[in-house]
Amino acid sequence: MLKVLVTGALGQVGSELVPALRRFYGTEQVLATDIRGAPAEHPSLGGPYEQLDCTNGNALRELLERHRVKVVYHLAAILSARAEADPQLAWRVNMEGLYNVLEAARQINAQVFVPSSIAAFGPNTPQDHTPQDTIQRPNTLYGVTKVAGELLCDYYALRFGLDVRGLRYPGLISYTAHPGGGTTDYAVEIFHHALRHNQYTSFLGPDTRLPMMYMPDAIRATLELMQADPARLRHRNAFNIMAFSCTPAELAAEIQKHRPGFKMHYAVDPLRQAIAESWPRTLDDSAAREEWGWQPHYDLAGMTADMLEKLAERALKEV
Ligand code: VAH
Repeated sequence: MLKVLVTGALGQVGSELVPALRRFYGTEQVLATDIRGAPAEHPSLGGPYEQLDCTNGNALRELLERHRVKVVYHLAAILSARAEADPQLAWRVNMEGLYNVLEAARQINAQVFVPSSIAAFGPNTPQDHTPQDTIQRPNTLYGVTKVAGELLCDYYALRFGLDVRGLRYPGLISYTAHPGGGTTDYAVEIFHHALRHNQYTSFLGPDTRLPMMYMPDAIRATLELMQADPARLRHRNAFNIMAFSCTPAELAAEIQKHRPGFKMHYAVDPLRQAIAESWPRTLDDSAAREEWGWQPHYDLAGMTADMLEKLAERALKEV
């Protein structure tokens, strides 16, 4: 019986979450979906895959019912910078898609994971050691959908008893899939450019500090939260989680420890710089640590070493 459905399976998180879920539940138990057709070599193609537009509520509900889905990981979203370019599309995908998932899950009593983001905070939120419970007035459309999404998820948990949980992902760094349309994407692009060109031009300024996390930590946090004892959870949507924070200059210096000739340049994109400066610099993740035992495994040095090693290995295979 198919148990798990993932939306947005071709995205940066989905590309690693689907294989992790298949290792945990078994390949045939995890249905990967995305609005796009799947490229043959994509990691989410190692098992069941169907095209799904999560803004189509009937199609989504039919898929959940047909496969008797018991857990939904709803990753489909338009990220921060792309949402500023097309706020109407981002609202439809991020809010109508979420509403459809919560309504369908309510009707079949499925458990749901919905990622939030540090983007759920705004410029008048305390930006250092940002509390779990604090003011949330983001000034980006993406951030508005993240705050609204958190509130809608907590409403479904309270009003309908839906077991929906979420994490406020920091900037995520991974080597499996490129991110798309995000403000933290520089921290992924820099590695590919370091290996190909030994230089990178950052669209964020050198001292722009943001919370970041290596994808293996984010995937483990996601699975650990979803398996946590619900009786211990005083929060649900969504938990602050923190691994490390860095600036583009600090990340470049860490790369230079491995590639001394690496050169970093800057051409600041005003839109993404303004978005980044509205976000926290570091987070208080004590609630996640106390309520379900969150602990990061990768710091800036560990992430950098592993990213460079894994990308170099992949480059050798592609030769
Ligand atoms: C973005 N990577 O840049 C996403 C994320 C915290 C940032 O939400 O939009």
